[in-house]
Amino acid sequence: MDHFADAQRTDLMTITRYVLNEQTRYPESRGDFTILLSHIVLGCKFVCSAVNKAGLAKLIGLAGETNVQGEEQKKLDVLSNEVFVKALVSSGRTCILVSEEDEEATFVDPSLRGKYCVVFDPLDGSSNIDCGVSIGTIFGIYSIKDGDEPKLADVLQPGKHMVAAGYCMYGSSCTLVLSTGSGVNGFTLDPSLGEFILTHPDIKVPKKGQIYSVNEGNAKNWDEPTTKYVERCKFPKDGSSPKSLRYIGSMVADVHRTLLYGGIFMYPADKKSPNGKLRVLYEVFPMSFLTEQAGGQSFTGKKRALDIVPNKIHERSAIFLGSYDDIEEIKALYAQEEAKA
Ligand code: AHM
Ligand code: MG
Repeated sequence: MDHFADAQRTDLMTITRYVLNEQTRYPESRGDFTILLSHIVLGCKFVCSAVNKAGLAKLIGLAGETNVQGEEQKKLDVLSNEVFVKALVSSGRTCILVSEEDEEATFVDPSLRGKYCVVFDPLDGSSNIDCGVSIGTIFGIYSIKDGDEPKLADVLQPGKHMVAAGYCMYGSSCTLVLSTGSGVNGFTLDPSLGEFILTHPDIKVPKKGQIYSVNEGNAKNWDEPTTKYVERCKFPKDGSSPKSLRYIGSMVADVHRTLLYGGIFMYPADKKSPNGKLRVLYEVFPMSFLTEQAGGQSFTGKKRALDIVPNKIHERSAIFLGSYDDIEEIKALYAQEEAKA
């Protein structure tokens, strides 16, 4: 991107400008959210730079620790977690942090407390780090009432109560996708400016898609609705052409493609993992929030994903998200199954 080709390009919509503009819609706002977001953006830039240097800096490889889910932790996961915790605490606008990498929630010291709770997966898709495939950071933001004492219950709220959600994808470009509850916008990092520029305004997921995205290696353990749905993707009965299969294994990249091209992304429950794999607070909720804001739907197999009331901070749920019509189809299959029972 050569924004300097035209000197007038200083009118570009950077993410800072975008958030400041949004702020003017709330005259009572003191700019706390803008400050919080600028700290998240700094964290994303830092992790992006570390990811890009990973091979050179010998940051990849196991850190010799396991995280709370018993998975191997890579050095970049550890680093990214530290980056975001520091960025969020130092914003002075957060009170509770929930990270995939930390077993317990972090309660911010009262001297640095603000009203926002941030739930995040600092580096999702870590099995893809060593082979240079896209990975990303996912975050969701709740707000507590000014002056209230923060409690764990503040982060165990349904996803529909989030005030904002987003992800940053570290791929062939670094893209930050954000919703503050009025649509979805995508910003691409211009490395020469060090600024995220609005490149994907008002993202809308196509009403129907031509792609399905799932780990088919788990097929032998799927339930009937998922099995039937995938069968229909491959052998449509209505004479339409079969859908294409795309599965990266990095939720951020798979959801990003789904938002832009349409289709369905799923991580269903199965006999081995009755609650699926993905975590409610910092994977299912933020991605469902973005999908709904982009005009799509997100479903757990039982209900709207954003209606889940989590009991534990690292809870998991099955998830089907994407194009409105595609999700209607899987909902109908689950409804049929329930009617049989
Ligand atoms: P992680 O948080 O340990 O990186 O796991 C989450 C990732 C998601 O990005 C992705 O959708 C999923 O795990 C892929 O799982 P699988 O390898 O079972 O298909
Ligand atoms: Mg993850």
